[in-house]
Amino acid sequence: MQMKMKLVAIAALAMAAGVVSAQEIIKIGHVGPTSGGIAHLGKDNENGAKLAIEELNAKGVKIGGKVVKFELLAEDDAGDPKQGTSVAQKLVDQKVKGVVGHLNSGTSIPASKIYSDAGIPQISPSATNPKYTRQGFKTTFRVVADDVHLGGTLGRYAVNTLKGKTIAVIDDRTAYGQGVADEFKKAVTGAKGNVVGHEYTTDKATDFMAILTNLKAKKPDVIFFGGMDAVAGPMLRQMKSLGINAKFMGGDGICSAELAKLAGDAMADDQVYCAEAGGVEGAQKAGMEAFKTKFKAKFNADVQIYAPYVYDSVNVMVAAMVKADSAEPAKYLPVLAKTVNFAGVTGPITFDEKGDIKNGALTLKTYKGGKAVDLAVIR
Ligand code: ABU
Repeated sequence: MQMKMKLVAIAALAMAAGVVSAQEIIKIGHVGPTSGGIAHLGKDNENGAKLAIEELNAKGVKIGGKVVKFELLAEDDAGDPKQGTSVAQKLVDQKVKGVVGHLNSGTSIPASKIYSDAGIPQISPSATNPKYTRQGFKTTFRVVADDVHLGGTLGRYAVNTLKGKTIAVIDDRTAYGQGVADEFKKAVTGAKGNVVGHEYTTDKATDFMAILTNLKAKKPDVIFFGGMDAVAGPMLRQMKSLGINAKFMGGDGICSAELAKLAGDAMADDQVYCAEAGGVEGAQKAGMEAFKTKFKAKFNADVQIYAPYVYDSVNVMVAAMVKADSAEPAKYLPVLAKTVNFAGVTGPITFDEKGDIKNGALTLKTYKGGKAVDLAVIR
């Protein structure tokens, strides 16, 4: 014990004398809901960030002529806008050089003002409400497609491919759920489809019998849900108990591995359609599959939805630091904004003038035998 204390004292003296220098630590923040109903998605995101940071540290990244060490400061916002701004301020106070997150639109949007005021780059791997990147902030980036793309594509698909004649909508009144449901409705109407009803719930609700009974009377052949998998699963169970056999659609928020477990035997093959807000094709598929295998080996868990997008967000941020040869936000932010064709596991990343991914893709999926199956990648 005494020997250990002596060694620590010698190291401290050597550092103070400038004989050896302490390794520079670069703090990167990550925020997602690691508690609450969608904690499984928050943990999926956080693990994507952990994996990226561990690999970067193992590889040894040089910035300013020295190998630096990245430290992940992971925070839980519980999907709650107030907690989101509180942890955003905490990360700013802890002097993070960049933030990956938050997971939800309802937390990413208010937090983005805090990061913008502090000049800290923020990349969301999953918040799809268009407003997030339309506030005029230079610090705000997103590596997935937005709700205009998601809701629009799914709305046209409901009418043109699923041949829905009577389409009903439910949304959870969150920034994401409401936004994607409104875009879906616009697209249905634009494709000359018929929206027969719109009901509302919350992101914490568990009982949908009243709203489903209202919709049942309208005989919907398709029900679109704007919200997350934790609500969609029990909703599917209650649809089955009411004898509603409609197709069930949703955006990226329901498009998880967990949905099948949450719905249990209430989800028939080819009943559920959803769209992930990104996608890879051709030769890029191998990179995504390799990521999924690596992730499973490390965390003993399947990727839910966004882990690869988080992984890419960390890596594209660090690539900008390396190119700028600085982790100072003022120096690497302009480089990050000019990112062109960064080779991510989720495909190439180029940011447009708003910080959105250019030419973002969607992957349309259905579920068969309790597993999500890709139908098409749509741009
Ligand atoms: N994009 C779905 C889940 C996250 C969000 O936008 O709230």
